[in-house]
Amino acid sequence: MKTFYSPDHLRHAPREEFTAGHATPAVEVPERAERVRARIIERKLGPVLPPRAFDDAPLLRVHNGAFIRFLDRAHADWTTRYGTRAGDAAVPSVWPARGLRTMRDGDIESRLGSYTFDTATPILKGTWQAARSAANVVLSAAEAVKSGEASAFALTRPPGHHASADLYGGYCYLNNVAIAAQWLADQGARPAILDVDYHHGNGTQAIFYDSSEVLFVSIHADPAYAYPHFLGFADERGAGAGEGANLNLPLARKTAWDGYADALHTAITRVRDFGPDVVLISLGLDTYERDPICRLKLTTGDYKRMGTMLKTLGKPTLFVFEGGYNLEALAENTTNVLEAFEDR
Ligand code: SP5
Ligand code: ZN
Repeated sequence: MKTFYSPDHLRHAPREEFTAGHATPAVEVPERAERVRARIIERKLGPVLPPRAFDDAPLLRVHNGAFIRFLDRAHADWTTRYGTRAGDAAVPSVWPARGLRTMRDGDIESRLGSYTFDTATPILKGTWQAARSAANVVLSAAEAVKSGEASAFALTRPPGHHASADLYGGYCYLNNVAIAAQWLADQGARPAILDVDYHHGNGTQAIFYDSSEVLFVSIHADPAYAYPHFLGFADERGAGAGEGANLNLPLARKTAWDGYADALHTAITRVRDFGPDVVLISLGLDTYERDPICRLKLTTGDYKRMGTMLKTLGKPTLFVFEGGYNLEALAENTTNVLEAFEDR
């Protein structure tokens, strides 16, 4: 299996995030992708290739143009406003909640508050370059699958599935998997997205909610107790033409492989019924039993079982890297899915 990777992700290196009322050390760090890349080479999964540069058109099929211009300029505007006394990370402190007015072209505080939904997703000096390169990575991997590869792995960082058309958050800025799925649909394909990250892919769901062209299925910790808290419930089934093309399978706390496998079986059945000709997997490894921020109970061996089950779909498959924060186990868990899928 070919892996696509860009060292530009190193430019996005958060040191801390603001969650649970205080600053905690960041978990979405460069070492994540570096460890996975090293393990792919060690286990000889296949070549690790640089992306080619795509223009902005495929991004604009998914994201709002003003949102993209905002992301590109946000850190410079923050620095102009605050100099260095606010530190290197642009993070808002106020939001246009109910009754307040969204201000997409106001000053940097109003734009930050209007374009993000949490405090855990800092914009640093190199964030835009990293996120923009991740889009090239996922599009290059999509192109490989489109050209006949049975599978490819987009080692994207920062991750993407929490970002919607005009909202970033959950460590995500551009929605990598959605950009690839829309690009494939625009080439005439019929894509299905299966999101196995611990967290609901609220951004991906929102982007395709009205669409019957792209199926979205997600297995995740129940938002009744888990981030992103405000989307990902079982009664969200799509709208308009997209009615029925969205399936959420929320899991109870501490679900282990048996319960997980039931949900994965349901998800695979729904994907098969949709009749896709390409499958995109939002591959988060934060379902792991010793993930530092999550509460499911999959073991390192279970990721092989996951890869084996995904293979039964028998479709060209694009794996897109999302979350997973246990640095000791992340690379092994990731390559277990990919190797089992390849039946090695
Ligand atoms: C891509 C992805 O996996 N994004 C996840 C974003 C989750 N962000 C907030 C999680 C808050 C968890 N709070 C745990 C407190 C630990 N001290
Ligand atoms: Zn996650």
